[in-house]
Amino acid sequence: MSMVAWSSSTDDACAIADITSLPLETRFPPFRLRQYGGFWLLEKFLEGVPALHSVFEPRPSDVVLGSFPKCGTTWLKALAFATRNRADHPPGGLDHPLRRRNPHDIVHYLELQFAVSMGHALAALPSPRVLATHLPYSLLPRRITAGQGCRIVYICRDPKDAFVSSWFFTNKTAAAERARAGGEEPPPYTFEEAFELFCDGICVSGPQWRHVLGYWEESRRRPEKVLFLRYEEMLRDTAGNVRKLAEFMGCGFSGEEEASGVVQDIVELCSLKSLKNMDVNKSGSHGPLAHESFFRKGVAGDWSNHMTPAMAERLDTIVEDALRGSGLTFDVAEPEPSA
Ligand code: PAP
Repeated sequence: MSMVAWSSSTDDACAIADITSLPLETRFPPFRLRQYGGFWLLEKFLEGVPALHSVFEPRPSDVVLGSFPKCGTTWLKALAFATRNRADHPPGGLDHPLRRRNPHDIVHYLELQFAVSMGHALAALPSPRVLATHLPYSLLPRRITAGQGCRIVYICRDPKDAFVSSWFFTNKTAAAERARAGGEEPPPYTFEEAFELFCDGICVSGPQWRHVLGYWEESRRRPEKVLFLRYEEMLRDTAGNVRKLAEFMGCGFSGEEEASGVVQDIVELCSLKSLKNMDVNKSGSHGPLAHESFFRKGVAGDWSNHMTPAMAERLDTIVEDALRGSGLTFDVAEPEPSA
């Protein structure tokens, strides 16, 4: 395990000398979580945080997509990339990058890039860059959050659906790892065990409510710098949210583009059906994560097919209590019929 020196001299006043000294959670095979700054973070991602803080040089045109896992990150990556780069890559084009590469291979996680390559791949990207993070707001470098910094787009989702989505994702990934390791890996946890952990805030980037609150509060303080989106609203009105996203990123659609159907082209290119059916997303992997595992049902309210009403009420209460007074609520959508 690597020893990581986290220098506070250039940036934030937080320092860890050794990631291995942090509390460890191993009940999410193949993922290992470490607790730092009040959150449970992927160990691999955490390894990149010191360099992200000390080395990353944001550009004024950067847009950083923030999310708690399983809240629509893949979709937002696709939409933001397609919107921002529509001049070079018309969304209706048959050779669009999203037809050849998984969204996670186009829009990189900041902390992961610094873990694997000291961010060299990011430095080589042309402007304007679209980047991403699963880090909580409080652990982002001040170079991103203070002063000129970067524009940030955060996507949130009903935590019950985020939990159910993560359950399927983790299990699928764990099963693949077990198969690869010849059954040597520990068996995955049960749905009930995972739920208990989630309610205790123990999950990737958890607690969910603390993650969402950090970005929510900042979006209220600095709406020109932090745009707060909701997965459920994006499902209800994808085109409207793509317009909002484009305006925020400083590349609103012209009348001519509107008339020629560019917005609709982006919506269709990035729809679940479209991305799921692309050859590149039916095979291949992003590290240990199969591309296809990022695309499942893509609906609001799937939790009702998997959670008991008592479980749902318990999680709703935990989240409501944590968010009380913040002005943020999860408008509990009517579950959609099971697909
Ligand atoms: P990540 O944090 O690991 O990147 P993320 O993309 O945030 O995952 O979440 C995956 C969820 O988004 C899945 O939800 P589900 O399990 O409830 O179905 C996935 O289906 C959904 N999703 C992925 N792509 C799209 C899309 N283009 N449109 C709508 N939902 C999508």
